[in-house]
Amino acid sequence: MIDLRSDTVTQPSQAMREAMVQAEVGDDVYGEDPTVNRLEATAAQLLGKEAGLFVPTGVMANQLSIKLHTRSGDEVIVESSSHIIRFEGGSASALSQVQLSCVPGDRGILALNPVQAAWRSKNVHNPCTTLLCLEQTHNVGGGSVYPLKTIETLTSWAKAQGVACHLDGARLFNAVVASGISAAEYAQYFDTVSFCLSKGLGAPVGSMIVSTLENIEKLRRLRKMFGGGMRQVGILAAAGLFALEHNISRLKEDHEHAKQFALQLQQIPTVFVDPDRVETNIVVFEVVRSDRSTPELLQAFKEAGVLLNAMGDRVFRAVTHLDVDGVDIEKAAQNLGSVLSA
Ligand code: TLP
Repeated sequence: MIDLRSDTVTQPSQAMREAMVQAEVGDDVYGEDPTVNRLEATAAQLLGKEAGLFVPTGVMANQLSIKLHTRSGDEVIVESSSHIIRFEGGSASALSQVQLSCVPGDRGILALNPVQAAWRSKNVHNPCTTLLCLEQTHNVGGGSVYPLKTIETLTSWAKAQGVACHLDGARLFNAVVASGISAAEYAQYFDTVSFCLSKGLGAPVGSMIVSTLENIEKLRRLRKMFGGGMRQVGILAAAGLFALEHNISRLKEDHEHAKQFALQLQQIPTVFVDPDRVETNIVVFEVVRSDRSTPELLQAFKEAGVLLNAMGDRVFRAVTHLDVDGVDIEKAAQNLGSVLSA
């Protein structure tokens, strides 16, 4: 089975598992896990921030950040197809009692004018807009990379209105590798930045938040409140450190595989895909002129040995990662071609 559902499906390598076995551990709620402390310091340094916090998931990283920057009743500007609105179980409203103002972007990338229009002026009728969240790379946008200039424009405008800025950088390092712009250059525009260790970087679990020391202390307290205070978790932090040390530059291969996959899919007459839009490790494509439904197509792909996720009506997402190579990609595209020509 060639699993292209997500880059979350990767298995920890043997070398990563060995690093986990060797990890020195302590009780992290007491701040005594040396491996977690090392991971938090490494993440902060890599992103040019004062401090870091290890959290179990990307959702928790986003939700703690939303909690930090808002008060109940506030409004948060997000892109209409962002992970925060689409895939986090309604947690922003449930856990922080905020409402989300959804602004459509171009493949997930927001422009300044509609964001300005979504901002609420200070008036007793209006909710207070206190946070702007961007996503790098944009998942539903097809792994699109936020241009640095756009980030600068959006965040400098937001800051001038007193609006805090959070980056859901679940796949920030894919953007770093694709653009050649460092993580710190991207991070400098945001009050908080999260990124995932458990996607393309290949760790089995874990995400990071980086920010000022003051914010991280508040987030540490919130993490405890949300039930994310972990104990001898250096065993997992060791996988994260290994991922940061070994698995960043190889993301380039995933990007090449995604491009290769899109180019092969383009040869299938009933597939619409634009390989020029494949910037990182995500390929979004549409099956046109098919009388099979989305679930029927997913099942047929599965029977042909390829696992994908659906993003909409006959719109599918394939994500490349460190457990698939060029041969797998070629085979996956051929198998999809056979299914669609049958
Ligand atoms: N994304 C998952 C699914 O939840 C859709 C995937 O397979 O792509 N931000 C972004 C941009 C994400 O893509 C994800 C996971 C998260 C946050 C949440 O990370 P986890 O799954 O660790 O909570």
